[in-house]
Amino acid sequence: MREAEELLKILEGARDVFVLTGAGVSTPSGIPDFRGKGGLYERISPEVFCIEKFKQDPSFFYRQIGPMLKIILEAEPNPAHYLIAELERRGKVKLVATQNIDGLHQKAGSRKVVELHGSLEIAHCLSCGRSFSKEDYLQEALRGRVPRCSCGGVIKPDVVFFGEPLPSRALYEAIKAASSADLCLVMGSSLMVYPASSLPEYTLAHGGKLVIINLGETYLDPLAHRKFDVPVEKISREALRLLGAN
Ligand code: CNA
Repeated sequence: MREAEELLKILEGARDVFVLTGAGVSTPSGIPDFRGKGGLYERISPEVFCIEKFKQDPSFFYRQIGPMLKIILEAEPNPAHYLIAELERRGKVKLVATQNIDGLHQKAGSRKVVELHGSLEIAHCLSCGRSFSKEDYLQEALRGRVPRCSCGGVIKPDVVFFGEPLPSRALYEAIKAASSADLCLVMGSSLMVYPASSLPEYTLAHGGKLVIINLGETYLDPLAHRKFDVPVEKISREALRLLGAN
């Protein structure tokens, strides 16, 4: 695959790479994205992920998302996750900021990861604030039922819903890394969810390059040094092979 060679050549010329990933890096692991072909928005309304709707009717969220949680928990990383982890080991990638909540970057061996939209690892009671680990609340959630605290309050996973702010520490670290990088690599994101979508602009503003690997257009394509409209897993698998790391 010629594209993989080209990608590696661009990476070779960079010394500080900031990676921004979206749901498209995890579709090859069997987790549907939102806006891609066959994505969740073809089946469920974006309202499911709105915080106001969750507060009014948490059962709506858990009924729709219960079956999806099982898929996320059982998913395994794919070549895109492994390539990013390998590039971190080689000192190229300084940080990966992900919009995903599936934990697959960490499973693939990446250490420097910030989760811009939170994760399923921890949850909180919306009434008393008590925190819960995955083991404490996911059994109920997997059955499509609303997990509840002993105080009777609704338990919500620490994932960022539409209408909620991003975790400030994660956003700060991502902005800092994007600003100092000489290359921002976007993988599998439609770049439609703000503010994560604006992170590549920090790299561009400081004179760095932008490379995008995504099936479908993004608003930053015209500013990209190179856009690869190819499946992330294919180009990544080939890149790993060329690096001798597969
Ligand atoms: P999105 O808006 O659904 O965009 C995904 C993009 O990836 C689309 O443009 C797809 O065409 C593209 N894509 C899909 N598969 C591939 C592939 N194999 N190779 C290359 N491109 C591909 O998702 P974003 O992440 O941009 O939007 C942000 C939302 C989605 C965040 O809030 C996430 O939390 C949320 N999300 C996360 C997960 C997860 O954790 N795995 C799953 C579904 C949604």
